[in-house]
Amino acid sequence: MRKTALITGISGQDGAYLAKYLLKKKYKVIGTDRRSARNTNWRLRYLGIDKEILREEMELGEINEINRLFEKYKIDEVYNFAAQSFVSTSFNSPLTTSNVTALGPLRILEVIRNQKNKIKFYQASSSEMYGKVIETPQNEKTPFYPRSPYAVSKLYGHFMVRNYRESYNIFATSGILFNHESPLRGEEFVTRKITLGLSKIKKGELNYLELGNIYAKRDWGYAGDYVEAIWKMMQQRKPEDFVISTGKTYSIKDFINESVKCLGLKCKWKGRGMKEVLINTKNNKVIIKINKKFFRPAEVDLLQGDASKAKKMIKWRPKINFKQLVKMMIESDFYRSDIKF
Ligand code: F7E
Repeated sequence: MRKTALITGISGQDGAYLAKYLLKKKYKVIGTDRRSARNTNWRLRYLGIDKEILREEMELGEINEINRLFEKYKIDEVYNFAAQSFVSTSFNSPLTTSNVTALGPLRILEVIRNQKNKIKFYQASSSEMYGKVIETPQNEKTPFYPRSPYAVSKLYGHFMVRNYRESYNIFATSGILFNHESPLRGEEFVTRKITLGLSKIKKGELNYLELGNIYAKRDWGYAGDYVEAIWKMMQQRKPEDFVISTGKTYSIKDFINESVKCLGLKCKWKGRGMKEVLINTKNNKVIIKINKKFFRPAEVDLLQGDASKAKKMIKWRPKINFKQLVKMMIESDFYRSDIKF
């Protein structure tokens, strides 16, 4: 029997990669977006699957819209990627963030609870929930310390999933995913901002790039690897939560240095703090500056995940490492012109 999956946030990076993965497994894929994201089709086009998905409009703020979809289709699995997912934006819009990112999954869970048929639910939890980390590396048992309205909202969703699982016997699972990137990552996130910005600089289309805290460290994996883990989590006999990460951590500065190397630029760092700059030694031009505007009111300094449980229970491990990831993103941004925004 062909399964039907509902993916919320279909036009985002993870929505697109998971849709491709599920289509290969012969799923019928329904993809939803909020109204204002309807024109963001480039990722699905890039993966060549834009015509294979049933697109629907659904605001996570409106339970009636969620209900309507569950009445229209017989859904087997729900993957909830829809969220206000920009950490920095969440400091300026905590209420909108909470309404979508925290209450959104709750609304879907409520609709599922009232359905007669069994529907599985996946929630995109986030390593941001660890925030000011209590221990390193972080695993499923590490206590949380969220540092932004985004992270607090994700934590609400995370515990709500656990509650629905334990109280209503619903197959509900959370993947605590550490940062995952790809050529399809939005330009607002630091990795893509760097690979796109430096590619433009190399091509002479941009003079310099401005960044915030380049000393924060992240555990960066490849989004294409992570959607496989997500699907595997949903095929378990019993629902459980899993950390999905590479186990390695690098600073933003490391990411810049690796990108520069991939582009064949010769550069050197000069100065300290707000005055630190990256100089292209070929022409002595400053190509990276620090700007206060990109610092956050509260920073998450270090994330490093321990995905041993996923390795053991769902036999998942990442295939792409840090260097391969940077190379993939640089090659895509420097050489390709088919990604249109
Ligand atoms: O920031 C620093 C910034 O915005 C990474 C989301 O997918 O992953 C993502 O959240 C780091 C932070 O991702 C700039 O301060 C420096 O320390 O790429 P990011 P994020 O906040 O880690 C998690 C797992 C999610 O769940 C989120 O939805 O980079 N940083 N300079 C900068 N960050 C940005 N965006 N822009 C800068 O100019």
